[in-house]
Amino acid sequence: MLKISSAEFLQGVVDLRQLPKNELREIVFIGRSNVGKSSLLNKVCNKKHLATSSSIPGKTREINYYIINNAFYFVDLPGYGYAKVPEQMRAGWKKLIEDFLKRGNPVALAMQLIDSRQEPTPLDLMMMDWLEYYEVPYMLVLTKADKIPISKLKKQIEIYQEQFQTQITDGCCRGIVPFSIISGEGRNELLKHIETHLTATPNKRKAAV
Ligand SMILES: Nc1nc2c(ncn2[C@@H]2O[C@H](COP(=O)(O)OP(=O)(O)O)[C@@H](O)[C@H]2O)c(=O)[nH]1
Ligand SMILES: [Mg+2]
Repeated sequence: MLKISSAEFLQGVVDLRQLPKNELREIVFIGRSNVGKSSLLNKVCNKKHLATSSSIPGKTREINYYIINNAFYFVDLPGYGYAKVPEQMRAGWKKLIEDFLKRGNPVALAMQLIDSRQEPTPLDLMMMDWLEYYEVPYMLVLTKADKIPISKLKKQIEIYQEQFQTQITDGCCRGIVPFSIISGEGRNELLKHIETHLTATPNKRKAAV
C-alpha cells in the first residue's frame, strides 16, 4: 500500500496562472466548509498541522498545493457553501473551480467529501456534475463517520449507493468510503485508491473549451 513518507505545503493559488510549473499528478479534495477536509488531509498524511483546521469556516479562498513523497500533489480546493460569503465571492469561487477542472488536467482522482450525517447539498451535487462532465474519477468520502452509530452509517451508505447508482456503474464515481479521524476508518482504503489512480494511465479527457 502507498506509504506517505513526506508531505509539505507547497503554495496557495488564487489565480490559475500561479499553478506550480512542475506538472505532477494531482489528488484533489473537495467539500463544503467544515465538512472535515483539513482534518482528513492531516489524517491521511499523518501530520497534525499540515492543513490548518480553520475555526473560521469559508476563510480559505485559495487552492492549496501540498507535495507528497516529492512525487505528486494533494490539492485542497476552497470549501464552499458558507452562508456569509458574499455573492460576488461565490461567483469567483465557481469560476476558479471550473477553470481548474477545465485544464485538460492532471487530476488523477478527486475526493468529494460529504458529512456522513447529512444529505449532499445542492453545491455537492453541482460539484459531482462537474466531475462527471470533465470525466474526473472521484470517490465519495463520508466524513465524521464516528459521529453516527454503525447501523445508521450502513444505512446511509446504502442510500448513497442507490442515489448515485448511475455514477457508480456508468460514470466516474469509483466508490463510497466512510472516514473518521478518530478511528482512522477509511484511511487505508483512500490510500489504496490513490495509489491505483496515480499509476493508472490518465483518462482521455474532453478538450478544454
Ligand atoms: N468527530 C469527528 N470530528 C471531525 C472529523 N473530521 C473533522 N472533524 C471536526 O469537524 C470540524 C471541521 O473540520 P475541518 O477539518 O476544519 O473542516 P474543513 O473546513 O472542511 O477543513 C473540526 O472541529 C474537526 O475537529 C471526524 O472524523 N470526526
Ligand atoms: Mg479546511
